[in-house]
Amino acid sequence: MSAKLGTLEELPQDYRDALSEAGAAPLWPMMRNVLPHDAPRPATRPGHWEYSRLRPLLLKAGELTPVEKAERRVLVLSDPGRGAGAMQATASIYIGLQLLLPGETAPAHKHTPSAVRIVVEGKGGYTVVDGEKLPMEEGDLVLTPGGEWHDHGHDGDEPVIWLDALDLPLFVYLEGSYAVESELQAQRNRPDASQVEYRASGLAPARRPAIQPRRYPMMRYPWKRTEEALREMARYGNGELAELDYVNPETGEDVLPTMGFTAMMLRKGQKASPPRRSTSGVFHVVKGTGTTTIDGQAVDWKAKDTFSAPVFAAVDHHATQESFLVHIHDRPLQDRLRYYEERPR
Ligand code: GTQ
Repeated sequence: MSAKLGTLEELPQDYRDALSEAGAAPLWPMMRNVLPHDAPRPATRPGHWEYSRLRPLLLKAGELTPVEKAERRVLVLSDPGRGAGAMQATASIYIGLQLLLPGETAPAHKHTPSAVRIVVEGKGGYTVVDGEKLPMEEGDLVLTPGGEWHDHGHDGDEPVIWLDALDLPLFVYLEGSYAVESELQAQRNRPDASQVEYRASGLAPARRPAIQPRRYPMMRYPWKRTEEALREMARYGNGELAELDYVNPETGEDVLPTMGFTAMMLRKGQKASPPRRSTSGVFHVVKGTGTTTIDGQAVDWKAKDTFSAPVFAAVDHHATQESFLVHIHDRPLQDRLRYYEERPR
């Protein structure tokens, strides 16, 4: 049932000119660009960003550009499909690698997009969100939700590097992206909520009518616990991929409105071929080595690398060592827009 649609060239030139003059355009020659048959035609191409290649370039940025001149000293991972300079890894996901040197601070600001940090290396880094000091240890996942003040600091004595994931491309597309700057925040003198109120999964502060839980009650997800939980899942599972979603400990919902985070464990030699998904995704390797084939393109990854998969990609993982990955995706957004979809392989 797909009739061949008329082209622009079939229309008389004076008619086309009159349309342009009037600020209008015919839909039918463009119809399949905006509504392709059966599945989207993503501009995004699979990307692979090797840490061993980016790390020296990021450290060089530390020499070339003082943090005061950068506000945030970040190298952005550009989608190969959009080319050099692209400020996004997929249509909805921005990924950056951020460097903070000992003693440096990155000033407080808040912005409409939400951000998440996954710590790649270094000790002593921290992020302050709304006055709460969130220590950043390797593999930790730290939220800075849209609209929340945040600044970064560093008490240690070696470079600290983390991965930033933001829903920035959406906000840019919506013409809704902006930031407000301020002084460094005063820090509350207590451990973050992951070490106090939400120390144990399944336990939350006693509910009282007068006390409304915070919208983002826990903003740091210590890697140590994630890894322990994944190991037990893998040990007692039925051989399926062990996966855990990061959720809000009060509501069980996704941690942020648009971006979702899923920690994965693959045992040595394990293969996994998830269904094709309508989400785009970025995979960050916390530990391990393996190969993932994305729409026929093989990515040989190792610890601290990052790679991406476009929407509806055929993704086949094969871990050559025991491996832990964090899958960054936009399922929460697609659930909210009610179009998330999986197609069997
Ligand atoms: O650390 O607040 O990679 O505002 C891009 C924008 C990091 C941050 C990024 C930001 C930040």
